[in-house]
Amino acid sequence: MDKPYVFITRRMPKDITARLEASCRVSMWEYEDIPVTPDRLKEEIKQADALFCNVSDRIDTDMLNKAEHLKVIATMAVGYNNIDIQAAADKGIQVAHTPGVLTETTADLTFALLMASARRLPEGIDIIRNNEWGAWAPFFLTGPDIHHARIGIIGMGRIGEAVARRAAGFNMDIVYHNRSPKPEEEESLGASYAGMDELLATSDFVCVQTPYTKETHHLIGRNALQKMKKDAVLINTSRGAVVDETALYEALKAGDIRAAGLDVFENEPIRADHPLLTLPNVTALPHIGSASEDTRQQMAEMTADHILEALSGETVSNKVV
Ligand code: 8YV
Repeated sequence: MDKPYVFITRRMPKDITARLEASCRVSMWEYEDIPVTPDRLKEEIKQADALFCNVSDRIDTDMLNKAEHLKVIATMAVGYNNIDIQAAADKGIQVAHTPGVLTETTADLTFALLMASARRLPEGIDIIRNNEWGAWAPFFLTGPDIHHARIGIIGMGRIGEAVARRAAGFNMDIVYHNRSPKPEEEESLGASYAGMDELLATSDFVCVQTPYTKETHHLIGRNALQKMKKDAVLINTSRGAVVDETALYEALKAGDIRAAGLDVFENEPIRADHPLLTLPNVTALPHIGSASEDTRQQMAEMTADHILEALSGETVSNKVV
């Protein structure tokens, strides 16, 4: 019997392909830093038994209609808004993702962004690199304190909870908003549940940690931004489209909020002429929330293992519901 065919949408290191090659025929897109073209993906998905993909591959109904043998879509990410889950389920295709392994790493980066935005690290770095450092000055590059400030976490899932743990270490006052209250977090971290309006109106740092769904599309739009404190900082390490970037640009420009730290954007990759990048109070990163060496390795291994599970007839261990 022919070995099952696996297509990987980005170039992966040898140890990852080897994990699959023992029992599968594997081919992959040649590049690590260029997304697979939709045409190639369509051609591959037609024959593939398994797909190893990532956040930048759009797997919609149209794409899934091409699949003739596909049993599993394994994405190297916790977020799966790029995949039409219902269409996959209708075709009996399992979808697996990588929760858990990236929680702490993404929370680390969330905190790094929070600190960089508050204490204006990118501006300081630019000043030195551009040879513009005049002298020590009493109120030069001052920002808000982080310790004892109020952090409002929108979405108290795994990553939100890990951000809250870090905030507790900084003696921050923690409030959160979630579909349902989490009494365990309230007790262990001293966090308190807040309605969305209260969270927005009282937080010094608003951290967006919610998955992207129809309901969270532009959750942080003009209305929400108007409710925030004028000196509040917005941090987003979830998905770009949870924030309305046009409204954010206007709010930052008008001084309705102080600053924003963003690891994700509505249309990635953004380019240097993106309006948000013209503002000094925006700290922007290229979607690297989970990008530590160990975490990305674990995510890749886990993704390969999901494929092996599905191809041997099992239910994948991290099935997207
Ligand atoms: C990100 C991600 O790095 O797994 C995902 O879905 O996008 C993460 O790996 C993070 O959420 C963005 O900062």
